[in-house]
Order: sequence, then C-alpha cells, then structure tokens
Amino acid sequence: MPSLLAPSALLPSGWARDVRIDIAPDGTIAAVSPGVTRQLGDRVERISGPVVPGMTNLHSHAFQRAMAGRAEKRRDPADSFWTWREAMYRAADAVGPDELSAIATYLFIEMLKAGYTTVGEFHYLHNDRDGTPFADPAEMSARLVHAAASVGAALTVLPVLYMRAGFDDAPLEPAQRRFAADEERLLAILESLRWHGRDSTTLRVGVAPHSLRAVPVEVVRQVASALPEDTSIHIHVAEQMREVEDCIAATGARPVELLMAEAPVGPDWCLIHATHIGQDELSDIAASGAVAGLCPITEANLGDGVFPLGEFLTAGGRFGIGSDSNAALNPWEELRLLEYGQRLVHGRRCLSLHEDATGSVGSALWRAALAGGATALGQPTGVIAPGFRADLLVLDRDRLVQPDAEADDILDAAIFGGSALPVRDVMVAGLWRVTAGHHAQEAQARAAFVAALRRMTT
Ligand code: NGQ
Ligand code: ZN
Repeated sequence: MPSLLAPSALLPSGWARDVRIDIAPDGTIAAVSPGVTRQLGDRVERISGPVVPGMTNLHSHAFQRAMAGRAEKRRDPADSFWTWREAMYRAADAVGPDELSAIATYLFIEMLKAGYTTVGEFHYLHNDRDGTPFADPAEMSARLVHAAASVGAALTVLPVLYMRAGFDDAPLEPAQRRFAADEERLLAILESLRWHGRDSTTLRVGVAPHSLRAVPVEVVRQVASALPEDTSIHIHVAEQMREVEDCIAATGARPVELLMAEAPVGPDWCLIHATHIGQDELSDIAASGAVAGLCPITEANLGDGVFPLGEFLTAGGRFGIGSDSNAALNPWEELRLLEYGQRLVHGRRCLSLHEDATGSVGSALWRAALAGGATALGQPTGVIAPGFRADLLVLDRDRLVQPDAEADDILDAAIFGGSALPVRDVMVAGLWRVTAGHHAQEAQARAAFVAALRRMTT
C-alpha cells in the first residue's frame, strides 16, 4: 500500500503539517495521520509541496473547447448569448465521434493540469449529423467515457434530454437535430453506458434535462421520479433574462420557481447557472439542498449576469464550479472571478462567505466548491479522509506569489495572486497523472486535438 508524506495538507478539520496519507489498492484513502515526523521506511513517498483535494468541475460541454477563442469577434452589433449559440451550433455540427474523442482527451488533460480531477460532462451531442442515432445510441457519450479513462480523469457523464426548441413547444430546429433525445432514447443511452462503464471506480452516470426551454417540466418530473435514488440530475436554468421572460409568458412562473414547484428538486440536483433568481427562489434552492452549478468564466463570456452568492451562502446554499463552454480551464480563475463579480456588484470586498463569517475567502471558496462539486457529481472525492478517493493536488511553492504562505494563506495566494497555475502534481484514484506539470500523453493528445480542429474547419 503506497503512502505519501506531505509537508502540509488541507484536511476536513483544516490545514495540518507532516501528513501521512496511506492509499489502498483500490485508489481510496486508507488512513490519514498528521504530525508524522519519525522514521518512515522506504515505502513512503515524500511530497514536495502543500496538498489539497483535487477540484471538481461540475459542468463541461467538451466539444465547445473547439471554439475557444474563436467566438470573440463582433459580427453583429447585437451580439449576445443567442448569436454565440448559433456559432456554437455550427461548431457542434462539425464534431463527429473521432473529433469528440480527440477534443475530450486533450481537454481532460488540460483540466487535470489545471487542478480538476473530476469532471461532469453535460452531454447532448448524441446523434449523427443528419439527426439519426448512431448504431450504439451512446456512441458519443462513450467517447467521453473512454477519453476520461484514457487520461485518468474521473467523470460523471450526464446524458441530456432534449425535446423541443422553446417554451412554445416548437419542434427542434435543424441545427438541434443532433441533440434530440426523448425519454426512450435517454434510457437506451443509459443502458448502453452501463456496458461501456462496467468495472470503473471513477465513472458515474447521471442525467440532464437540458433546460425548461428544451424539456417540458412534466417530463423533467417524470424522468426524475423514475430514476433510482442518488442519481445526479443537472439542468440549465435561469441563465439569461430572455429565458426568464419566455418562461413567464408561457407558464406564468419564473424558471426556478416553476422547477421548484413542479419537480422533486433535492440534494441530488444541480441547478446550472440559476443566475436570475429572486430572494424566494434563492431560499428555496438553498432549502432543497440542491447545488448551484456556477460557471463564472463562461457566464462572464456570455454576458449572463452575476449569481447572488453572498445571499445564497447566508441562506445555507451550496455551490460548485464548472468550466461550461471551456473558454478557459482554470479553477483558480473561476473562483477569483466568482468573488470579483460580487465585489463589482456590491462595491465591497470579501463576499463569498456567510454574512456573519470572517476569514480566508480563498479557502472558503475552495472548500465550498469541493463539497458542492462532489455532491453534484455523486463522486467520493473532495476530502482527504479515509474512504474518499485519493484525488490530490500537490501545489508548487515556486508558482505561488507568496512562497512562504502557510495554511489558508496558500489558497488565498493561489486564487487571488495567481498568474501561473499553482499545480505541480496531480493524483486521481491513487495514481499520479500529472507530474512536474506534465501529463505523459499531452504531446500526442495535443497533436490529435490540433488535427481534429483542422478537420473541423476545412
Ligand atoms: C449549452 N450553454 O447547452 O451548451 C448552453 C447553450 C442553450 C450554456 N448555457 C445552449 N452556457 O442554453 O440553449
Ligand atoms: Zn452549459
């Protein structure tokens, strides 16, 4: 059984020094012992820097990485989320199974290098270009499963239900044909995924009704009620004001209000964005135990708005972070931007805490996002304690603006002072996947990614 000796580590009780972490053959943590300074024996690996749990990325659309940096020109004076979506649909159309494999493989390596050890793929690119299902209905989902397994990232794959173009029940647009999945198709995908994912300790399968725009709330309720307990259910909700307005026009209720009233929303749920919510909706989400899936970089990139985080935390709400459109891959930057959005709106500082709390904002952000992300993805990660998976980051003091920082100051320096990724080594399920900043497959994966991008643009 391998053992690590870390100079310091973030444990559930807080930072501890000289921490020995024993790892079981199945990749879980067997024992954690702080204050170990005596003779160690040779089977103990000495770790070079502070150790924190690997971050969960609870919301990603892998294929959108192909358009990162390519949707930043104003082509229309009324450029908006909705014109971006048209460009995104064009990118989606060019992604076949082999392109998705190449994009996701390199993407998951980039995520690992940035400090994400578990990713949630909100996956809706199900069908072939003409809208017909592949012979294996989970062909595209399985590409994500194999990409994650091949690079060593943990994955919760969330196949998406996608049934209509809008609240008015309009049929899918031609550009949405590849997304089409009703309840029957979703069940077929789930069935096939069970085969692709057998024996894995790092794979979970959930489901994702795309949004109340794309799935009637009655269907959301039926699907959720039919699933085994503990299945992760993710849904995009209240991201853009137009969605809120359309929902009110069609149903008389705001999207979060409608969802909370009509669906069995509880701790297995993750509400992605939930940007435009009032105090009642905010309190209802917090009381339900559902996790808010916040994607600050994408929400800024798309002009969505700012989630009321301080109020939500004060109400007892839980959140995690997601890289969503994969415009950038950096959990440190996601958390920095999350806090800075609050500062810009409120004209105050240090806001990502319960209103009565004081203390390190960086540490509060990192710990809250770990807990919310692990819950939302249904994965035994985010905690350095026996029984949890050994998903760990070793931070690099040479890359911290404050090289002598200790305890919570380390996370403040990494999140707020960061110009370089502070991650040196990354372990997932007891295996080193990134060492000294590099992943063994990165050069080959990069070449395949570049080749896929070139095929897509010619
Ligand atoms: C998505 N992304 O599913 O990729 C969405 C855009 C939509 C974000 N909302 C499409 N960030 O919402 O219809
Ligand atoms: Zn999304």
